[in-house]
Amino acid sequence: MSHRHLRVVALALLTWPFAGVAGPALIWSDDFNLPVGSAPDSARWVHDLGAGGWGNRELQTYTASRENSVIVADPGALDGRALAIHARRAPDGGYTSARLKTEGKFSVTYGRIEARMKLTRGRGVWPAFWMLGANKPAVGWPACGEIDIMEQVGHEPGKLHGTLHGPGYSGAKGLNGHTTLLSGASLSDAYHVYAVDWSPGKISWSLDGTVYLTRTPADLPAGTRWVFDSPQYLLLNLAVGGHWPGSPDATTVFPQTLLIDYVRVYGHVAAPPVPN
Ligand SMILES: [Ca+2]
Repeated sequence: MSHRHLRVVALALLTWPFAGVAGPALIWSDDFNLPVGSAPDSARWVHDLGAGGWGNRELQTYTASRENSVIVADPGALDGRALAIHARRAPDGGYTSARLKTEGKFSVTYGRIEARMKLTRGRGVWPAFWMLGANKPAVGWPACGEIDIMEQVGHEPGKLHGTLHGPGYSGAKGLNGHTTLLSGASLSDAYHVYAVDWSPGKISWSLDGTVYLTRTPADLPAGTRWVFDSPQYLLLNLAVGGHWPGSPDATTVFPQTLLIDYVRVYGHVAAPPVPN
């Protein structure tokens, strides 16, 4: 190994939050490179289905149709294929879209969770890449904790939001931060890498490797607790309307598409036993 390589490895270890253990290792991923026209891999993803507003007065009905979630060819994807989530306006004036989750298939505690995605543009559309505590059925929301890695509301197409929700700091009281592309660029213009680095007592959000927000228990409102030390599962969705973005208007073009080139999770794996 050259000195240059040694230095790269040393830097990687210094920036990895689990001093003294081996890592980082890729522990879960989806490159969304099944044949064009395929459904999302059912070994990894489960569809959330239906309407009802999803707690935010959202307008869409989530389906498992290829109209709303499908592997597509995309020259902008590193491997030429991506998952497209299409939000469509239905003939009756309603909307259909898709929401995928790894609940029951995969969850993670601590690590780097990242996705390479191309977002949307238009009033009333709301893509998200986020996580929920796997203990949600037992303790409910927001006690389960929610880590929003990427949210965008389409009328602010260059603005990226990261948020933590927990008991006493949920909804509009979530711990939020944001960053904005320069020069009026839109997050729909090109792929970017959206990530959190999650370690005990610290979560940092980054866009293309540049951290724009860090939260620790010291940021919590008085009397509330940090609920980010247990497994969370992943979600990807494209909502239409709702409390935050408001409804689409006459300027909003449909279909709107969220493209996901990959999702990758780097976690800690135990160091191999030392040989005698
Ligand atoms: Ca891909």
